Amino acid sequence: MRVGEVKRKTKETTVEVRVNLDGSGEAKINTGIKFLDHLLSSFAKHGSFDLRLKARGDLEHHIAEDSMIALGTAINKALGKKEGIRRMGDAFVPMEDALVLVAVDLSGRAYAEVDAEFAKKRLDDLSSDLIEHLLQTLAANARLNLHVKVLRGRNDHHRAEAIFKALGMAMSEAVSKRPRAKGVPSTKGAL
Ligand SMILES: [Mn+2]
Repeated sequence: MRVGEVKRKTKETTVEVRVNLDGSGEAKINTGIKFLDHLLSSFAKHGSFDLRLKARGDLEHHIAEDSMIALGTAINKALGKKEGIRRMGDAFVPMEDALVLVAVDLSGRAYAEVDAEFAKKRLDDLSSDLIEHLLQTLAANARLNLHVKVLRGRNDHHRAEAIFKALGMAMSEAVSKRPRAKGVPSTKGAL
């Protein structure tokens, strides 16, 4: 089992996270931000990751951001040396009117391109401008290359949720084992 655990405490927040990349999609998320819990549960479900995350803190922005710092760090820990994995993964995920493309490369080089805009300022109890920031933060801390493109969609909830479903699907593919591969999937010999 590839498991990563992080406990992170600052003056602003306390976050505990445990991720099992070889899980079955069981999520127990409690950040105090219901829409973020919903998005992270979707990510875990469609990635078949077991994810436990508990966060407390002062401000919505801090709690959401620090949750993603801890989650990204835990994913990076769980990946270890990345031997025998596919490394890249992608997914097109529809959710009614919304259609989203996510592609990832577990390259060890943090880089994110996120093309996602929202009509409303709030997605229930989460500020919509945080979505791009949270994806950037995840990529930086999991040290992955992430591309997110919302291709269409009128409903903000669907657009946001489809992103996290697609992220789960793409990550699930990227972390999966490649039967014929030997060692680390890089001509450099390390990632
Ligand atoms: Mn929903």
